[in-house]
Amino acid sequence: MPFEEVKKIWMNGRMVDFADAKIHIFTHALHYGSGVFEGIRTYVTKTGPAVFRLDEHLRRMYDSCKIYRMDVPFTPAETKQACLEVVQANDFDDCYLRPLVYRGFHSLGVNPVNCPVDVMVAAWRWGKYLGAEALEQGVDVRVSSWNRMAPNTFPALAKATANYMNSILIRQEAGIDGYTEGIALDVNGYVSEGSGENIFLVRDDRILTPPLGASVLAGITRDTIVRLARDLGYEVVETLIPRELLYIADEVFFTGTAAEVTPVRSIDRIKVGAGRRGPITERIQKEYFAYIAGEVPDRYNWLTPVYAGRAARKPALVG
Ligand code: PPE
Repeated sequence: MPFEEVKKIWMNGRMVDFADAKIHIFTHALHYGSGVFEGIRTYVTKTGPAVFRLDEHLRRMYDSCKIYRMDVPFTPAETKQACLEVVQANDFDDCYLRPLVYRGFHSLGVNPVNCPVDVMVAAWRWGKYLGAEALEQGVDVRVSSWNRMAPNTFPALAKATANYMNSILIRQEAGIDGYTEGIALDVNGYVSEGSGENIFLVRDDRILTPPLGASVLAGITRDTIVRLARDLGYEVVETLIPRELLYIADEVFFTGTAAEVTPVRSIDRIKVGAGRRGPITERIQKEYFAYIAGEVPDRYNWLTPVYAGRAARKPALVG
């Protein structure tokens, strides 16, 4: 599906129209992948739209910048405000937010030090990442022939645009071979993650997920699920996962901002458990959806209202 036009995009402190949200072809990030970004969801709650774990996403973005020695010309508070204003300016309730920090236009050549650090925040409506049926039916996936990057090549904890060339290899290969998604192993052969999701396994009522050292992104949803699952009384263990454990797991599911909690029903054409969403996955999914919809008390302060203090009514569009 082609991109559906949105009204406003925030670029370096200014709200610009969709048609004017352009950059120069010599932008450093376009040539060398020198950008970092976030993906954040805004959900409809009873008290108005709220951004899920906005502070944690922005913290990760500033961490990514630190790893790549990028000095962001806006404070986290300013970027946070920009995120809220983009949702407001587009009159969105339920949407996906995409802040991006990138090396801009000055000169080409690998060394980016003279290139400005530019910031933009966009929002759009994004439906179900792995298909509408996926949340209930589960998805069919393969183990990718591509590995996740080695730890001393691309830092996995930085959500850098360049990392997504690896994700593209994984995702494209899966699609061409008739799978919805791929699971990448790390360079040591242990389970790492999907092209855009963290992964969890259930075996004998214990929930397992690869540790940060297995070249995974420190997913915000991953952290959310670890906490919610523990609150439900499940044992959650971060541990190295050999590939074959995928095939004999009772349940497997993906987590991510875009993918939310998506069950995996087969891996390499081998049924996972009964070949459909398992009971623990379903329970955790329910808990997650109840939390993001504000149907349970926000005990961790994870929801930031888009219209603080004016929850019941959307203000008129300004500018
Ligand atoms: N691993 C990868 C490689 C990844 O890209 C994501 C998010 C995750 C794990 C889960 O992280 P979190 O969203 O913090 O729980 N992928 C984002 C981008 C997807 C895209 O296609 O673009 C997302 O889910 O927003």
